[in-house]
Amino acid sequence: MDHISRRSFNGKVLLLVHKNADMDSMGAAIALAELIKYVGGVAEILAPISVSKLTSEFFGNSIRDWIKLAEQLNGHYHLAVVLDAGSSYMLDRPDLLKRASKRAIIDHHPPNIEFLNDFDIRLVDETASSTCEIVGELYRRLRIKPTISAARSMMAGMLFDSQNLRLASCRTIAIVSWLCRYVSITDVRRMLRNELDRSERIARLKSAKRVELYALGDYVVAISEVGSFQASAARGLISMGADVAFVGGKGGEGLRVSGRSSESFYEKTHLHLGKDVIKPMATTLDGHGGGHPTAATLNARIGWREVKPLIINTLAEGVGMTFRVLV
Ligand SMILES: [Mn+2]
Repeated sequence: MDHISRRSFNGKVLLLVHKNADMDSMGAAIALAELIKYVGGVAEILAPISVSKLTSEFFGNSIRDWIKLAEQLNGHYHLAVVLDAGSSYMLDRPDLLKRASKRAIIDHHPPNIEFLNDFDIRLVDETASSTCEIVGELYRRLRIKPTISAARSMMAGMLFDSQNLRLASCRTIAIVSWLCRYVSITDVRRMLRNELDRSERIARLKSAKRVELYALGDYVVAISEVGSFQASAARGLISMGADVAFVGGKGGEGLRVSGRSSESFYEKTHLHLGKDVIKPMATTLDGHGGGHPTAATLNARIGWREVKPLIINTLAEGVGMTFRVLV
């Protein structure tokens, strides 16, 4: 971060969030757009093709001025910044990176080295709770006071990605505490309160009804299938007591599989769902995927029936244990 100055952002800057933009990606984009404006630059955020429901409710119309459709973007950019995306596959329009003289990436996903090579400025830190945390550090490093909107956006992204600070490090807490000078954490938490839709609750309940259980040593693995909300369903199975949960179903390009594991499973086994399970599966299946230690997603053109044994085998191999069906 030492090589970055206010001047790095003084110019016409294009900001790219990831597909199905979430609180962290969008929060980081808004906060960075405000920073760019503060240092005298001009920021434009490419309108994401889809935005998570919580994110669109949180921001509403307040951010309309920053968002531009691809056809409204013209000319050349001084800088293009990718936020919260570790591969070009996660972007709606990776081709737009070519329109900028310089490229920057700000992210907390495990880095894809090949993708990183395309960037002149890399603020990539796997140990950060969120991309918003890194943008917060950037503000502090450049000694810039955030606007209320920037502070609220960063705090929302940090609370969201850290599961309401459950995954927070001391550094996360320090930055949240700095943001507390500008916004109320209670207000931001209230804005983030997310009552689940009826359809999402039904998907979670159906996944519980259809669950198949496996024992992996002493660990319990839950595998299920639902037509939508696979990630939410997998989280639901973990909260019911599974150590690892995989839920498959229809996704954007065929099959989507969401995997989740408990924090204690990761602490004890060091099995990284993104790197050790989903990544090798994506390679085998010629699909796409990756993620974090305890949360990862796979997309592939293949049937769920064929993927299920692969999940179980990859998990068993990863922890070096045999599995058996639990009845
Ligand atoms: Mn994130």
